[in-house]
Amino acid sequence: MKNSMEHTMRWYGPNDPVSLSDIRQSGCTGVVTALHHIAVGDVWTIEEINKRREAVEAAGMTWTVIESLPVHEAIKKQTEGFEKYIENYKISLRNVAECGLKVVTYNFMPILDWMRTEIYYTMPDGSKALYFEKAAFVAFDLFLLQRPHASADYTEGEIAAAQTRLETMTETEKQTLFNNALLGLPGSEERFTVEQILSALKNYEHIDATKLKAHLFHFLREVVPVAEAVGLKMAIHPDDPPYPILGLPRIVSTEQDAIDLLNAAPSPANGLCFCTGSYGVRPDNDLVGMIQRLGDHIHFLHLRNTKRDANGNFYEADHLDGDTDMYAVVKELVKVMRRRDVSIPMRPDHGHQMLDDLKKTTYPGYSAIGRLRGLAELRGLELGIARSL
Ligand code: DNO
Repeated sequence: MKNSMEHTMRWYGPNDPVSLSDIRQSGCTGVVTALHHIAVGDVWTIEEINKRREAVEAAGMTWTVIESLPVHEAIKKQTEGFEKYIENYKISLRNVAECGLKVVTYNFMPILDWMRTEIYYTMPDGSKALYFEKAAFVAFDLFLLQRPHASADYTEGEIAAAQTRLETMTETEKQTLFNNALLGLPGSEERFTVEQILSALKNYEHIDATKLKAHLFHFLREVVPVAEAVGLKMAIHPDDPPYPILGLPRIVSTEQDAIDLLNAAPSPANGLCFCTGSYGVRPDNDLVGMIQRLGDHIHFLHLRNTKRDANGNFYEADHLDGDTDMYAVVKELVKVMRRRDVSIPMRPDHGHQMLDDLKKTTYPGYSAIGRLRGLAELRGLELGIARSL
């Protein structure tokens, strides 16, 4: 249907246990992928980009969105060599545009990407979800990682709850928590070691939110004109969870953050990946209002739902369940697409591990069947809304 979302799924590349054929059978016309084998900061060559593009096209789909073209840590910290990494980023942007790609997702989260304490949280129906448990996370930070000065970031109540939580943990649970928290970047199976993470954190001691924002804005002023010139749209992914963790500043968590970064380099190429699962964890983010106000800048959608409680815990709920009113969100998005006369690429973000996938090992959050369920529900919701509007 005209101006419906472009339905996609993320594919981690040839090593992904979920195949391109699985993705096509789920009803997707597009694939979201990245060249995870290229080191962060290195140039993506035309040859490598085309190889991936051809693999996706041979499976009968298009490579709709790059997720992610990652930003090197030196750019975030503005440390030695960062100008060179910005130049490399520009070359990669020119190369991906040359290969016919249109949307580039990236994030500006220091060191870590998303963070959960549990990746097999059992739901009442027996499926497994990703979970962020506040007390476990604080216990990890204070007692397992033993980050210097960490206690200054928590209230007495939070520290006491973490202490109690630690006492209930077996050694295996502690190890699992450690592994989950130190999971490396998406698409990689590497984990940070304690030494690596502590030294990486130390390097951010003098970078607060204001400074990190200045670094992001500098990056945007450099790369956005290039993206605009070659017809690309940049889509920044929000922080997940959307607040500071491990003493690190996080600067893409709220509507105001989004407004600030859009204003820093005004251009149709400077836009957002609107991730309802990330922004939606904060009760003070009005998602529907954000779509109404920022809809012109949304170039990519991650539709996912979360359910939070009063203690700061949240789990990933079914796509149509949870704290985000997905009906209201999708309705607003349908209106935005009609007004702009565009189809925005969307992927069902994450999904529960369920049915046959419970026996398989996939990237956390990225099993096939749970995402298929999410996509099917979201497509039906969208179609129903579109036909009745
Ligand atoms: C998690 C993802 C994020 C996202 C990056 C984008 O599942 O949504 O890891 O890909 O933050 O740069």
